[in-house]
Amino acid sequence: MARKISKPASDLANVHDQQLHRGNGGELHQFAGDGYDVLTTAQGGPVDDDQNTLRVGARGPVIIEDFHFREKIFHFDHERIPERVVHARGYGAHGYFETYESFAHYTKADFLQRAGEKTPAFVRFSTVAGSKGSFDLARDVRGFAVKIYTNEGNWDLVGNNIPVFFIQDAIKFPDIIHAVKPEPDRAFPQAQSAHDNFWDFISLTPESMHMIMWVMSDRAIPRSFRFMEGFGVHTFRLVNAKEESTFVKFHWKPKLGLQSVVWNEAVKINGADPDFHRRDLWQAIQSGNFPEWELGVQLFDEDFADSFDFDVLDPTKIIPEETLPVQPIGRLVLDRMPDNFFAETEQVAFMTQNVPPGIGFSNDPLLQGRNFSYLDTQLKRLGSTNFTHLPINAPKCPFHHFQQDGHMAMSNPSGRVNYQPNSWGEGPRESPDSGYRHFPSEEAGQKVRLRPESFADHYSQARQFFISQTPPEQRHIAMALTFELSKVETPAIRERMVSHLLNIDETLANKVATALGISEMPKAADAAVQPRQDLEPSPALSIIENGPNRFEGRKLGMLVTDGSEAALVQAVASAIKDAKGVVEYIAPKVGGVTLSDGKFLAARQMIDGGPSVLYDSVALLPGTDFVPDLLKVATVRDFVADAFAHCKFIGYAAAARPLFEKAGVAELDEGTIELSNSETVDAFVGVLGKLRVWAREPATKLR
Ligand code: HDD
Repeated sequence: MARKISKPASDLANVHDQQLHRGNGGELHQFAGDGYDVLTTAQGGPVDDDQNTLRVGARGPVIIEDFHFREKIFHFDHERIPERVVHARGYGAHGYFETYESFAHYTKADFLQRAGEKTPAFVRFSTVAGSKGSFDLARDVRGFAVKIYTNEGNWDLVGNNIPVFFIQDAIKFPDIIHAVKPEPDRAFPQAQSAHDNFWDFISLTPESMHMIMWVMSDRAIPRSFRFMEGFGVHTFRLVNAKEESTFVKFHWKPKLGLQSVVWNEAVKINGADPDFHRRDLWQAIQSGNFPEWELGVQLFDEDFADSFDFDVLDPTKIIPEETLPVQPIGRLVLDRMPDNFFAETEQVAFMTQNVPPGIGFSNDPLLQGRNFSYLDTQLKRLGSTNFTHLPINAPKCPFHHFQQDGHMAMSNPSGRVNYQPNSWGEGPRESPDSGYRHFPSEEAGQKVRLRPESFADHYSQARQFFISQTPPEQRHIAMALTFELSKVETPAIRERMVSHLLNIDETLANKVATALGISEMPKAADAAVQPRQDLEPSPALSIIENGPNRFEGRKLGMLVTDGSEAALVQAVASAIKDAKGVVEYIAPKVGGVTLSDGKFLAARQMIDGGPSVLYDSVALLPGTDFVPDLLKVATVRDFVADAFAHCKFIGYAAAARPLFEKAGVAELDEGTIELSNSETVDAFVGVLGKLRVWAREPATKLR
């Protein structure tokens, strides 16, 4: 069907002629006559030539009459919109929310009344600090913003993968964000908190300490969006048909369990695949492995709130799950990628104030401030009050209002009536019965700028988080703090941070101080509330305690060459498939390899492009004759050395043993498993659900 207009390269005169007329270097061109749509201008006018501007003679000046060129460049020049001031880098997907059972006892929200009801949803995951083009594996909070298109308007639960926040009052938001973003005089570092401004602000803001424990933990370097929790953070309200109110905290729990990477891996993934998280979500959804989360609620009343150790309005505090269990009420499934990233993921506008009847707010001062900020920012970003006309933002239920005109108004009512009351018998009317009613809580007091005393304990829950972690996770927190503070150039800031750590955990403070080379321990920071409460550990706070115990949804990288043992390759591949994992083949050439049985195996990556950091586990199954060649290659050495240092399970064929030696792995351990037959393959794949051999880690680190 396609018509080739390029001429043989040897026919120089013809090529020249063609370049004059079509300006192409000899590449293929297809025309509308070949069955394609006619290319038009934005006005719908057909275009005859999209390769050359209109000019006076072949070598003369371009003329302004060229309306097609003018329109094309005009539009291109205006393609960008401002990126989000925070959470600029994000990735979204469509799906649905399914209600498990009627939740009418607690809320009148219509979409939660009937078991099995499915409501369309859109989710955008994000990092906070980096620009739109930054890398995915920054050490950062992840945004977890969910829009549920209910039949009573959109509900936006604009959460994070961490259940607490840095600050208690929205008035401090510009400060914390300025501090973490690139410093204004030098415009670096990008997408990193490891710099003086951030730690200066934090070390002067004790209320951040609980959040700091979370962001220095593995939570801030998730392996995949699919393997992280989400939290609504604030206390919200549910209101039922009898106008009874219950407080609620929202949780999203991933079906595939929690998983993070290690920091050295994160740094290398950012180089090898800056789109690691995007690609992961894309590949999962495109291959039909739809990620899923349960929506859980912690429900409580005023009495609980009054008796709880902390103020439920304080967004720097959690209610431990062991104190108040999380009850699942529905599930969220992501099953479709957007057709167009800009139209949907970039233009989606989340707003905390989008709530249907039956869901309301508490007086959390951070939430109240957010309810102002999110509407405001959409105008800046999307350029018009009519951003709700964009399909991704428009409700999917009927809507009728008298808001009109403005830039780019796209859904415009017809008729005379654009106000009410009116006597024309037309147009929508308010509904006292079904309309949104704000919960009539009793409020009284003086106008003051005052933080409640009940918000003043900044260290007890920070400690609780720390002592709830397993030893490897505690080690990672110490290493993360050390790394971040090692990038801080001002010694006084480093010491000020250590003085806070002393109030959280002395061993942690000592470790970090020693690792930073602080010779004289500072004194502990003054704490507003003393003594710190000694809270019980909460196992629900550990990622490792809540790991998947299965390899489902994870990826094994298999290193193969010509001559790889076909039976072994197939045995590993089929065992991984049975475990609902994915195998990616890495070969000397991306063209693939010929296995020992003469069969061809296509590769996904060549060795230089597929480092082991991209995989949850690796198998080294090279053909014996190829091993001497592999030993010469630095990236093969890194492949093995990194997989070992990052505590991954490594399956290997006997022929691969010299690769360990070359990678500096002197002693193999229980996480390196020789594969020779189906039993050893089953044993290997059987342990992969543990994901890491943490016992190996201390030996791979500087003490
Ligand atoms: Fe925010 C975006 C989450 C506090 C002001 N925020 C934004 C997004 C998420 C969060 C996930 C990205 C939404 C998307 O994908 O488009 N923000 C949070 C959480 C917070 C929080 C969990 C604390 C519990 N935010 C917060 C405060 C303010 C803002 C205190 C301002 C007073 N946030 C914004 C914003 C953004 C935003 C400036 C930028 C882009 C946007 O809203 O649409 O309005």
